[in-house]
Amino acid sequence: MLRYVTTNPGKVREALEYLDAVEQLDYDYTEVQGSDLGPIAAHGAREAYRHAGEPVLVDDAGLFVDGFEGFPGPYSSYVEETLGVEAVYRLAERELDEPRRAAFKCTLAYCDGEEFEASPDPIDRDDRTAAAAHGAERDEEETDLLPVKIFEGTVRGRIVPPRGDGGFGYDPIFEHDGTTFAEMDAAEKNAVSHRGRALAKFGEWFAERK
Ligand code: ITT
Ligand code: NA
Repeated sequence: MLRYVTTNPGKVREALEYLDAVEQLDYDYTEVQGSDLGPIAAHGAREAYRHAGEPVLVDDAGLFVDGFEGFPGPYSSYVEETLGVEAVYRLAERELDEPRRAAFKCTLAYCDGEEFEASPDPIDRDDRTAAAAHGAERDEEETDLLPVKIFEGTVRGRIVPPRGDGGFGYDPIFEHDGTTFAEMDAAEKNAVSHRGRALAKFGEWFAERK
């Protein structure tokens, strides 16, 4: 059974729309410091696999505000807990001119203890390049490091005053095509979101692997 490694039930709800045979593993892996989600997720996947002994998928995400050079980015979770989502909106409103562009990014990292076969599939090639950029392939040469496969998704939008009751985290202040993510249901959000895009890539690849 594939385990979706997260402490966040909102992520699980969205993942269940893509993956039927998946179960949440409520495991708080060590989040290494860095400016990129890839190494954080890759490190987390190895740690979670060693902990669970079953195939794991780690989901590391964040909100990257253009005018703040990507802040809060990999610190999104910490900033939500400390400042809060509304404060991020107020900061953007005070400091930045409209349209206050931002992106949500999601990095999924899969580990099942096995090697991955090379594939001519273009999606796969992109992910290999991404993995290499994140040091996942370099890490494989070190004997104690398990292979990890990376899938990424990004969606662009803008920071707006909070609207909507759905979703979680920064969804109320992130508007895409005139609608905030908190105004969408899980299926609508998945159809355009960072997580939906990453999950779609993963789902396609995982169906072949099984
Ligand atoms: P896990 O690490 O246990 O998975 P987390 O909520 O801490 O749970 P992250 O480390 O990926 O997740 O932190 C991402 C932060 O960005 C966190 O504050 C989330 O609420 C927020 N976030 C992630 N995905 C989001 C989404 O789709 N919509 C809104 N906010 C999101
Ligand atoms: Na986290």
